[in-house]
Amino acid sequence: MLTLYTYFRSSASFRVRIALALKGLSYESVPVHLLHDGGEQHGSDFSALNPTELVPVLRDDAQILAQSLSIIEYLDERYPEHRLLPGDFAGRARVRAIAQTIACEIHPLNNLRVLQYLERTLGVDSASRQDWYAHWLTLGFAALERMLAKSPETGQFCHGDHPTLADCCLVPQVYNARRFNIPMADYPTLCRINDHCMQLAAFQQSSPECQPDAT
Ligand SMILES: N[C@@H](CCC(=O)N[C@@H](CS)C(=O)NCC(=O)O)C(=O)O
Repeated sequence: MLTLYTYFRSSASFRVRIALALKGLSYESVPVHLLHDGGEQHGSDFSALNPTELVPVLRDDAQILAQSLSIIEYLDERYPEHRLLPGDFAGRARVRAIAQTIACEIHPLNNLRVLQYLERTLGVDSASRQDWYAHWLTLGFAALERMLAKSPETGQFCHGDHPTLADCCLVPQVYNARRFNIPMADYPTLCRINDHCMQLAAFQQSSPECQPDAT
């Protein structure tokens, strides 16, 4: 029995929802509201489950897993149907590099708690907060666009013609960029791959607006 602790707008949760859907795995959703009551992720119940106080968390029977990339790799090994990592080691390294460019270089700088710290502790105004978001996002997307546009290994998806871990990371980050009104014209390859992914039911049903906790 799989249980996902998730928040509809969380891009890290969105990654895992896509992976679960691509693998055809059903799961129970437990919403963790990141804003209500000062953030339910900071409550004692959730903090005991994941001391980093971040979603997502996946429970697979007695196994409790944190960190979206680690969770997706676990799912890929535990439930090997519909592989999300290529069979060759060079391919796996490329897919992980794309995924980590998003998950390690862009996302952590623009996470809720970072934006809250800028505003609440450092007194940054909302225009400067938006500049911060746009700066790190465009720096990362520009690099990603160059990585993907020039590579013969890029196909309909980030790596070839099947969705991988890299696409699980790309689509939520593009969704987030659009939510923050970032112009996307300079990233035609990212937009093309995102649009292709969004034709698949697994990506559509994992979107924030399709989640039971969407408000
Ligand atoms: N590296 C973590 C990042 C998890 C993360 O940052 N989750 C965000 C939502 S996307 C969160 O829970 N934020 C709560 C907060 O900032 O207080 C992962 O990939 O799972």
